[in-house]
Amino acid sequence: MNIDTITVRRASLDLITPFTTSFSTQTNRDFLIVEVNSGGTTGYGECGAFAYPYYSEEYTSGCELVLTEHLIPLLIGTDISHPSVVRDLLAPIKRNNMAKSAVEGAIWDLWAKNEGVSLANAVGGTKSSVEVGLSVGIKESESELVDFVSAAVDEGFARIKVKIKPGADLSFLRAIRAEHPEVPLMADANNAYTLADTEHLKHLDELDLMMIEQPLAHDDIVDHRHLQQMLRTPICLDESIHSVHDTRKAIELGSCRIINIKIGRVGGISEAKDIEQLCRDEGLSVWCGGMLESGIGRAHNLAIASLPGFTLPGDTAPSARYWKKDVISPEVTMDRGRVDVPQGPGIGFDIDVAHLEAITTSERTFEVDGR
Ligand code: OSB
Ligand code: MG
Repeated sequence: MNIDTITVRRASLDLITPFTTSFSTQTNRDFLIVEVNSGGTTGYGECGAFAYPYYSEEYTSGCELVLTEHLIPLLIGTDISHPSVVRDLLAPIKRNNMAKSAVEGAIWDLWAKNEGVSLANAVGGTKSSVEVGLSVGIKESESELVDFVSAAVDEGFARIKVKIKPGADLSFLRAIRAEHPEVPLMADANNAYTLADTEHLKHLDELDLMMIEQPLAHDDIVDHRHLQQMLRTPICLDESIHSVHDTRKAIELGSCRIINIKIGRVGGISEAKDIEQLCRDEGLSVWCGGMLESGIGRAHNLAIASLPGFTLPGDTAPSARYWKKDVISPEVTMDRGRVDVPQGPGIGFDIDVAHLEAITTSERTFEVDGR
């Protein structure tokens, strides 16, 4: 499979509901789509980075530069026998995982389309539908949060994840539990706490949570080990895990009992697959996280979530929760807490090219001979 052209497209979509985490409020996604072409077939990948480096060090403009100056030159004109080789081709470039995964994912889609198989099938997925939860941003008051969560429970989500931060945590979670004693519930702190908050965080154990996601620093696995020893609530790591090696070390230390796998954060589908395999071997649960993706990234998430180790509901909620109009057709929809894994070739959704072009703010195409 010869890589003929690669296009980096920058696009912008407004969120239906502003999304507040412990680090920012987002109202819009300013993101990249990478399109890789071989013999007239196009594969699509999405970059999970946001406009600002608040979740991790990567951000849209930086990813655009790394892709155009460093990653694409390593791939353009090459002959790719299988997408699993892309990780090795890009290995000379350190980190920059979200930029890498955007182009790696596009090549997986392209390869699957050429083979006439679904992306889920190409990555080794075994499930035809996956359980899905909703990630709920921080709200102004307990009552506003409970109303929002109640509507999501009525809609049928398989679990509710609530963003928390100091000052918007225990009382908010208790208010949900009072109204919904049985709902599968978890919290995500996006590194808003330190070990000094241990006594406070121990109260989470009263709330029967599935897990607490990334309570401590984004780059830590040692303090998380100490905290996990003090908590009955399982710790799930998100920001701290960038590779299968990070995963192995976190497991060895006992820093978590659950891993949130985001394809972008770990540098692509090949790495995500290796993490899933390791966790399955070691008996850890994994689930598929999200980065408020458009339908293209969402489709990739559904494909890896169909791997057998993804035993917990993921953040792969329906398109209509995020966008007035998604860039894929049909959009991602949910039925009784489950989303079907597409069975068509590649990502299994058509791209709404007219809509994608309408939301494009800039684009640049690279060809084999020059630019
Ligand atoms: O920590 O999982 C996270 C959104 C933005 C940045 C970080 C995170 C999230 C989410 C939303 O939780 C997941 C989604 O709905 O895509
Ligand atoms: Mg998280």
